[in-house]
Amino acid sequence: MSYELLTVETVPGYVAARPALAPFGAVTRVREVGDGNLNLVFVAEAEGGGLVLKQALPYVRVDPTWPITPERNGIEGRALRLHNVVAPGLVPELYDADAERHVIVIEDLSDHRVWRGALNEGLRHDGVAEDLGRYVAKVAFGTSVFGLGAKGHKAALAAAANPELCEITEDLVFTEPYISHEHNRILPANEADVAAYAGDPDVRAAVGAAKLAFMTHTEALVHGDLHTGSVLVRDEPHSAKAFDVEFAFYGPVGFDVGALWGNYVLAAARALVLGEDAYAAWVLAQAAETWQGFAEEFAALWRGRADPRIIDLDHYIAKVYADAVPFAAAKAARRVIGFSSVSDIETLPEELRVRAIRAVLAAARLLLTGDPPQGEPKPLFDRVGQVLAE
Ligand code: SR1
Ligand code: MG
Repeated sequence: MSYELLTVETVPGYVAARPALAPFGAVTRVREVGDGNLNLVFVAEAEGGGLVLKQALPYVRVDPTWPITPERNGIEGRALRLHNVVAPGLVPELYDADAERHVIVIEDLSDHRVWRGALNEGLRHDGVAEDLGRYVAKVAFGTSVFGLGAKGHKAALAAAANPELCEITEDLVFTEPYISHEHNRILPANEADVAAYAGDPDVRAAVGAAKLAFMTHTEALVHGDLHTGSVLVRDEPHSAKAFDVEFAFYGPVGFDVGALWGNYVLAAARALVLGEDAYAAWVLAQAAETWQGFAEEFAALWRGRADPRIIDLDHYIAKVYADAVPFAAAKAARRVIGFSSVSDIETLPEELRVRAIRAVLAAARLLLTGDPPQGEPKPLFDRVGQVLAE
């Protein structure tokens, strides 16, 4: 390895040697907290406040035989810096970026918790879903041709390429769940469900079209992995922040909306098999909250700033919505078939897990092949709730 990995013991010296971190003073305590698929993460308490250090490993943390570029850390730092400009307060602040050791240092948000865990416990953080819609809208506008102009958009696009992490998504979300692959983990009782879903020609055609959109619609510097485990929430005072932007790339805005929607489907499936019907309804209602936050914020940014001569706001919003529906399906289905399951499903007893997975695949099939109501998420996710409950 050509760079030194941080440890709990070396973090204080590392922080002391970084000029950008001088205002924080000496580090007094360090904890390693990384539990994601890819990185080392440390929380450092310093005299001047808390810091989070995120260092990219040159391989997948949960599978060291799988190499992955540590350059993703610099890509994340640059995306986070831009997201702080266009969506301040909705992402962690960036304090430092070290291209040699592949470390970014960000705001300590230890008074927040990961939203997925809160959803698994049946907690209602009202307003978070709408905040996330506003975050997607601010990024969608501010990093796109609408906010940057034609030449600015092209320059930003050229500077933000993230081919290796995009390839992971292309494989893990859009390909592997639909073929026989060693990454797939399928319970025997779900084999027929997966075969019926992944073998359906209409499902395959819709997922193929979504994959092509993911690969070619270079609209904005989207988050790229906006699942509920990439969101931090706090009640008092209310706060929601999207983090972990290492998958950021110039892609379709509907991919971020769909990622949230797909993860609401997973959370609702969990609630329903646990008999928590009212909570499942609340979770699915968050899809409309996210959409409302997105559509209102995007329209507000659009007014007076976008070129009105040819591009139509309603047409673009409808495009984002139409993209988000199949992306939601693909993002939910990959978590119950392929690499990287989620705790919503994994922490259920096996009998309930089988039912939840079957329900998620039925919902994904509806989203991909049904005739969903256009442009309005409430009736769509009401139908998703019915299908999940069948
Ligand atoms: C090898 S990376 C596996 C997954 O972790 C991230 O959270 C992304 O969702 C990626 O697909
Ligand atoms: Mg992540």
